[in-house]
Amino acid sequence: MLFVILTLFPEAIEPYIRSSILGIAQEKGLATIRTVDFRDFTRDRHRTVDDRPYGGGPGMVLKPEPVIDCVEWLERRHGTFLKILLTPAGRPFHQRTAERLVGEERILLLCGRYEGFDERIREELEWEEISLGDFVLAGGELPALVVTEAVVRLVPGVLGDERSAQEESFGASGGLDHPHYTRPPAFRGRRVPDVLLRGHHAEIAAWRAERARERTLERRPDLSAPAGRANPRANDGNGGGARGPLADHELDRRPG
Ligand code: JEW
Repeated sequence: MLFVILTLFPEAIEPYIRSSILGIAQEKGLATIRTVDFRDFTRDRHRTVDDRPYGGGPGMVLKPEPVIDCVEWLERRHGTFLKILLTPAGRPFHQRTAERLVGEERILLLCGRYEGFDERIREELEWEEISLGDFVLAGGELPALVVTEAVVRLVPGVLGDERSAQEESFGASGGLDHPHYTRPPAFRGRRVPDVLLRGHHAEIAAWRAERARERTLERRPDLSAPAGRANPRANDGNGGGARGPLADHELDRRPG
């Protein structure tokens, strides 16, 4: 898979790309992750990427020309990309978003800065607008790294153990993970639960399922399905199941 991250701060994110699982995936030849500084696509003496908003107001807006020229240059060179625009006004990012994106050959991520993007950037190209959550960052760099890491770890062969991508929070169960323990068996008087030491696999599985269930109910009641009943519409990021059928644009609905 090829990921290209369009950013004004490549030097801020390259060390993370090199030193994380993203670097491992690249060494294994399973992913290529590149940054492109779209300031290099400006044509004026001052290499201007932002300007004041028409209509007034605080802050600056990202100009359309350098971004559009940069994307068009990349698509001539590599072919078309699935193009993602990181913004707090996007659709929510979920594990199932990552599961869908891992099927793409080429993904481009646009990291803005300032107060936002000139609307013509949105109009001129087809973007999937993604939000990492309901908080405001200063730019899209951290969200771009988050999306890239969530997708790359799903590429077969990137994790040593293919099970570890599956059997955890938001895996098959759709809820939070159970508690984990490793050695020592007692730490400052806190003992590892006996059931885990006894080695009875069915009992361990039942204990873990119950602890996961308690945790999910306590911390994320929005993820809790009624007992014994599938709840595929829980937390689809689009308001749950109370609004009628899913529209075509609700891309990350679960199968079934
Ligand atoms: C995020 C990209 C680029 C994503 C999540 N846009 C915008 C914007 C900004 C501040 C206030 C209002 C709008 C700053 N900003 C970004 C913020 C992504 C950009 C500029 C972002 N939170 N924040 N989930």
